[in-house]
Amino acid sequence: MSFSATLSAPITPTALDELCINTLRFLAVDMVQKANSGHPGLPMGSASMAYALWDRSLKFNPRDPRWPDRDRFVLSAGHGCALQYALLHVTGYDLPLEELKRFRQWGSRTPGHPEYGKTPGVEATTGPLGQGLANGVGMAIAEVALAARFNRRGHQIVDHYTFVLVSDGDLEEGISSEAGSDAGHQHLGKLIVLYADNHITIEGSTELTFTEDRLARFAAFGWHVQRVERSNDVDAVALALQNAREESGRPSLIAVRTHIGFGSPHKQDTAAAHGEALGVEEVRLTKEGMGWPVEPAFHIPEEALEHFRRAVARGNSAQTEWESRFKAYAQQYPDLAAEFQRVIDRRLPKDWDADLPTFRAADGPMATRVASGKAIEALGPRLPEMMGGSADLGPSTHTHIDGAGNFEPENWAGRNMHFGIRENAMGAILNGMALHRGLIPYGGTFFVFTDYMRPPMRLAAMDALPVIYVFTHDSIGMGEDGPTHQPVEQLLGLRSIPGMVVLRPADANETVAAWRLAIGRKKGPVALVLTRQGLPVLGLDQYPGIPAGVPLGGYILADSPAGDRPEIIFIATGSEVHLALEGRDRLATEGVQARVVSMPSTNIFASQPDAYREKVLPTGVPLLVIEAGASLGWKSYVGAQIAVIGVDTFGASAPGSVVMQHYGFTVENVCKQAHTVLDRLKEKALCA
Ligand SMILES: Cc1ncc(C[n+]2csc(CCOP(=O)(O)OP(=O)(O)O)c2C)c(N)n1
Repeated sequence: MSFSATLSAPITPTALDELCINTLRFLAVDMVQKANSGHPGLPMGSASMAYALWDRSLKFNPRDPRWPDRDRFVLSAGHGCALQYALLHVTGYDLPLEELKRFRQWGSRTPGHPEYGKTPGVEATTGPLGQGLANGVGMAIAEVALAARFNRRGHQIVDHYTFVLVSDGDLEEGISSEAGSDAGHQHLGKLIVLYADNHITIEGSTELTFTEDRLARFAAFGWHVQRVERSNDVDAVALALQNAREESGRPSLIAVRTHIGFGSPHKQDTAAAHGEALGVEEVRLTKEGMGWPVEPAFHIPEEALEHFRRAVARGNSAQTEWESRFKAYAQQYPDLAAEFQRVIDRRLPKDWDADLPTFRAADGPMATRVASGKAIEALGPRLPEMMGGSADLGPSTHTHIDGAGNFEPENWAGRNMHFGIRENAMGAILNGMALHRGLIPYGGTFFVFTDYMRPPMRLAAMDALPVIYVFTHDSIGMGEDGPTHQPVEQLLGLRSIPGMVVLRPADANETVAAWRLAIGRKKGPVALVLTRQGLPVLGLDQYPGIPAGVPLGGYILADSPAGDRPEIIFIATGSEVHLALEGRDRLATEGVQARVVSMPSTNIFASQPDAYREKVLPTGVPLLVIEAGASLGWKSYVGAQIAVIGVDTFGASAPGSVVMQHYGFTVENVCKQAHTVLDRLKEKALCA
């Protein structure tokens, strides 16, 4: 076992360090107290190690939070976000003190857990424990992959670290083992994880549940591990960080013995420091005990602020230095430099989608997973930023890019990833890669196993990340493996995630159109849902509407044979579209006029203008939906007599009653919606 060091030098924070650390602690305490909601414990206990990182190690520029070569910092223990907001404010990010005072309130930039895109400097949405750690693995993968692609001798233009702060909960979650194992295997030496080892979770001591030797566990994964016995020993934490940086062949875990609720006379080292404000009296006692003025709240001593704000000059000079190195690189390698800028901006190269494969009826039967593989084959060489793979199902998911090599420690330039049988981590790693920027990440598995990766998929949607999923074996039609492998409720489940585009193409040509849409979608994830079984190919000669129809989500694939208003409309997706076409033809022989609407994406179709939807599905024409999946979601098409007050976007951080009100759960809205339904029915009655 390779415990490299146990660091327990004498505690020597300078008075200034201590002032700065207490500034962070009490900003967090006051934020939680003012909101009367949140977690004060972790910020109080982890302020010193976070300070050591931000003051001594982290490369960041508060004035340009998106500078490509900054170090990444992910607070995986997102419940402790008051600490991160405090750090962002004092170091000079665009996060005014006013925002700290509006912690957890409607519309603030300081939501209840960190949300990517809402707060400058927040690199990932975190809160579901364990996800942030795996995001960090994805970011570290992106760093080495881009370094392998773009760096040249003497030109290290991609050269940064990824830091993650985790808590017990992060390491208890199974995803930490999935991601930890992968990171160790991949030798991600620039991934450094600080562990707030405070022995406490919500129900009490970790003795209740979590007694394995965490460092031994990560050492077994191939990590470099260290322990710091006293978190307030800023120098010891800084030294451990330095050791971790110097260890280039292994990711690092630094367990720091922290004390939840540090300084609180009644709550330190207890689960009571969790999930609620300390209380006015306890705040007073804590401040008095630590020599901090009780009033005013949100006090920031001038010396502390001045010290923290040096981060601005430090960041500016780090960025300027990088920019001048980038300039020299651009002079020597102008094409590479332009390419680097292109992928970081997620711009697509000219003509990336010209002449994508098309298929003729004679090419069938062809499974859509096979067609997807052919699309990847065509896109892979044109889009060197495409990088992905499968959770050990590559031969089935057809996710391999021929000739692109394996991503492995000996070849970080390889673009074919082997995630192992680790769906949850795969999803979160893809998120980390997308958050890093510079890559178009994709990952595949059997559709039924999306159940194992819903948490990161939900976060991908929340963060509007351009991640592409390749899910095969998409229905009971996959056959012999039986019900454990036959998805039923997964389509409905994924469609219900706000912002998740689910595409279930009907044949090879729809599959290519789906890939075109997926690559072109710069914000938000796309799930491609594909068959195992062969399907007829809908030749573009007979069905020329496919390329333009797929991006609309649903379209008339085959109209009523007589060209009249149809008597019935079949809405079908994926493999069932062929059944619908056959049904339409059979009905025609019986004198019934049926239209077939192929609807590869209900979400996209739902977002089309009313006029288009009315054209495709005219009011009053009966509908028959044919889809080998749960029927529940289709009930929303039942017509004018129904309205729903529901939630179809993500929620927001604010007191619950305020959130409910903003989302329309008010008696006024109930009455308004009721009138809308009644008026609609009256109108119909008048028209009839
Ligand atoms: C996946 C997931 N499950 C449950 C929770 C609810 N939760 C928030 S914090 C926490 C435990 C906190 O303990 P720990 O991780 O040790 O953090 P600390 O005590 O250091 O604040 C739990 C269970 C969560 N955020 N994510």
